[in-house]
Amino acid sequence: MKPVDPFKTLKKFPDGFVWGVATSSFQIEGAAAKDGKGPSIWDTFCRVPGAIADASNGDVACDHYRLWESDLDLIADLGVDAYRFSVSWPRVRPSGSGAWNEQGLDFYEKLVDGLLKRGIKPYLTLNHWDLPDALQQHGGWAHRDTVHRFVEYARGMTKRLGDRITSITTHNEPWVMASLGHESGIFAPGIKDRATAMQVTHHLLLSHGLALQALRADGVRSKLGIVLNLSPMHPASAAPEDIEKTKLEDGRLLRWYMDPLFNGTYPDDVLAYLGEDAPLISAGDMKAISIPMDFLGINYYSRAVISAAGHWDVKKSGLALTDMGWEIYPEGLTELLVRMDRDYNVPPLYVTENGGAFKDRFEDGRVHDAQRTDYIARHIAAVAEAMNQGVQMAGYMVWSLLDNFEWASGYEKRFGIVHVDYETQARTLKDSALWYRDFLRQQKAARAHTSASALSGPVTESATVLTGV
Ligand code: IFM
Repeated sequence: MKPVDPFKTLKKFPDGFVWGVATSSFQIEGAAAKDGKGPSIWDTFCRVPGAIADASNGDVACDHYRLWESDLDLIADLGVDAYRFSVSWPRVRPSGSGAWNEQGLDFYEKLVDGLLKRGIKPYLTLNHWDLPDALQQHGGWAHRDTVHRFVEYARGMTKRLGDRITSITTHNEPWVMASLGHESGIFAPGIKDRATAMQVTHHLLLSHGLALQALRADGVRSKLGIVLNLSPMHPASAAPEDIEKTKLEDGRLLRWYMDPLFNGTYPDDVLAYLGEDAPLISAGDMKAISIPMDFLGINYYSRAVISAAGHWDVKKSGLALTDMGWEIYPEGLTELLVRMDRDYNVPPLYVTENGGAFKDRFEDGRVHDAQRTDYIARHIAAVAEAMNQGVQMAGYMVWSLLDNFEWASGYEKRFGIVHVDYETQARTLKDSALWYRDFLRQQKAARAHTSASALSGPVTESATVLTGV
């Protein structure tokens, strides 16, 4: 794989390429019990002693439920095309079934209208992990009934908002919900059982497929898809056991989701490895799961290095690390996108999340987060490189708009391009946000230049528009 030089390979991206920023409900909204919202599994999990590094919770978070209007102004000021956000299921249907909560629905209706008023496309995610706790009491995602509750939820939301939403993602990162939530148990709901985790993966995928089927039957016109967290897997050495283990881990993270979604089968090697822990599958499930999608979202942060001996010490590679301890490896994004395109019959791809946690310093009203800017610029260049190699990309979204509740890490890790002072809730654009805004302005100027010259003659090779950090 060629090394990526962000300042040489970045060209004008095509017209229609969608630039965005992303957040999720539990991580920013707060108002955990306000206006009729029910508890989610994350509200409950945060109360488990030792579950969250700084013993925090999502009760207030970024107070976005109250500050949504000024947050939308901030998003508009960045000049993005799209805002990717998620709906809190227990805010709109507190028990996950039964009565809907009008105040919760109103909130998202105002949010969507506020985006449209500002010329920003709403990219809505239905499930970014905050399952109603009431459903967990009945088995949660491990129970097949939850699949049907999710389909009802999807239909209810689109009935209310469907005609105004550009794009609907069913689930964000099913691997995280299944594996971290039900196998290692470090995320909500904190279950540690592999067979349960595998059943959860199947129910998440099935609910995705059945929801798409139902929304299409309802005539919903939004683009429909799912978002996966994926990483290329590299063996720690050329030893056959490292290579073998890498193939299996690739199966567990990537092929376990991509194969059923695109081929209607789970990978044989992973099924054999799981043995009795493999999920129960009913007739018709795989056909439902592999219903064609309008887009696929990929969340990319780093690669994974796999050693048969067990845990790989990331410091060994000598690459710079983010504050999460993840290697900074933009080439992995190009590698991943090219592979998706080569191995599967994928619809247009989005990078729906990409960004880095760094130890930011707030000084004299500024945050000089050069590492984050560099991270984002290099990953955008990696997307450009994938496009140069023929991959059809639809957009790129920075994770995250705001510093926010980083799950089991609490508020200790900051991913935002906008700094949040959790005492005062003041927002400050970090240097990375200013850079992203400038970059988007340059992209728009280049688009305008291209369409003006298209009127008078052939479009020339697009200009390199990214200037140095
Ligand atoms: O904060 C998370 C997000 O909720 C899902 N994708 C990864 C991000 C960073 O860990």
